Amino acid sequence: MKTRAAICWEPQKPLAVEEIDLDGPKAGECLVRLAASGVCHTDAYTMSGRDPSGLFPAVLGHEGAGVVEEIGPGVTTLRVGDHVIPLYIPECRNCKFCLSAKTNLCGALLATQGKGVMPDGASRLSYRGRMLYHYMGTSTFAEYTVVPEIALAKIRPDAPLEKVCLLGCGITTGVGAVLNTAKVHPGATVAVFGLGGIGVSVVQGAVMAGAARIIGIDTNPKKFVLAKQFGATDVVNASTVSNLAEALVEMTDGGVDFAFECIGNVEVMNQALMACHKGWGQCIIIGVAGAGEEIHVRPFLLVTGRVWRGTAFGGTRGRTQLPQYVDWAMSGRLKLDEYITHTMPLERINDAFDLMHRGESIRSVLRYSES
Ligand code: NAD
Ligand code: AHE
Ligand code: ZN
Repeated sequence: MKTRAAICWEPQKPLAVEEIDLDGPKAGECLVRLAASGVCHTDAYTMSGRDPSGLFPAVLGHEGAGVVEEIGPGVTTLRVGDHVIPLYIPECRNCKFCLSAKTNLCGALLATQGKGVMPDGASRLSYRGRMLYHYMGTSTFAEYTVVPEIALAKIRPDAPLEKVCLLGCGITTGVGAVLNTAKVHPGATVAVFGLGGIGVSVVQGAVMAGAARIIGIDTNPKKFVLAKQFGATDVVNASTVSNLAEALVEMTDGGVDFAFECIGNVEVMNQALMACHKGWGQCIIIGVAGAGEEIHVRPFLLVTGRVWRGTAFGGTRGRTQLPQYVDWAMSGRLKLDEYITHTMPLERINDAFDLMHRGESIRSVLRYSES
């Protein structure tokens, strides 16, 4: 079939919205009509050429929601008409990772997803005969996409797809990092470095966990308004502080219980560890760093009880946990509307990246059709 999609032909070039060819679902796959997709900084990161795993040309996007239009042979858990959120981390419930109950990092699609293809080793996407790579197994910057059944979370049909698409990455990542990965405890002191879509979601999760003090840090003071609305108790403009870690240690009587890096800046990752309290402070890395970049601190900081950890998709098992996140959003327990600073059609996708780079958006949502 034909569908409209935004093609990333090469790094550092605007996306090109074109009519592309999409092959139908093969065994274990579903065709999904996407209603909307959020635009995450990770899409911009891959477009920048800093992603060591970036493949081009590709159809990017990984924060979508839509409706199953067709199922391939052997699909048993989804039907035509089901509302779904594509998952860049699948959940097969059968691999070593899933069965361990220790991680959300399902291994079922490891061999192919990072290579930009479906489980049979081929792409379903092409433009005038030229193969296009899938991105993160989801490719949501398109009106239709093909996704393996194990990478689709079925959600309730009354949830607005143009909003709950944000649960496909940003909100779930930040809230999940707090609840699943860090397990922030009531009364905790939390520092959040970077107050974009992920950072404010960490703030939202920290409020849910009962944190007593939530310190939001950004270089862009415009981001403080929403962070405070979400529940940040203090804000710090990183551009105006000469030694951020020292300032935070001083503000918190020895350091924070939990520090979350939501930027993808390795220098800030170091600062975030240094801002943690001796003996127990945990630094959670969420931001993704560019090819060749590394983190390094004095080992003494770890010897004396600080911990560095990382989290992907907030440690969330998508098929099992996303329906609950959707319920929380529908009951008002989880804020959704506040994230959506801009909406636009697919044709204006490059505006979404401009807004992100100018620091003007939290989330832009591309709306493909009325849901
Ligand atoms: P965003 O662009 O919306 O927000 C980033 C924020 O960081 C902005 O507010 C910016 O002003 C701020 N910032 C930039 N440099 C700073 C500095 N030196 N000090 C303080 N603040 C600074 O991005 P986002 O969509 O919220 O994503 C944040 C990061 O998380 C990205 O690296 C993204 O790739 C990553 N991410 C990771 C996961 C995961 O599963 N681990 C999931 C989603 C996003
Ligand atoms: N491709 C990069 C790593 C990028 C990365 O860490 N991606 C996160 C999701 S970010 C969503 O906005 C992730 O979940 N990774 C797990 C995985 O298996 O890809 C690199 O360094 O190669
Ligand atoms: Zn993302």
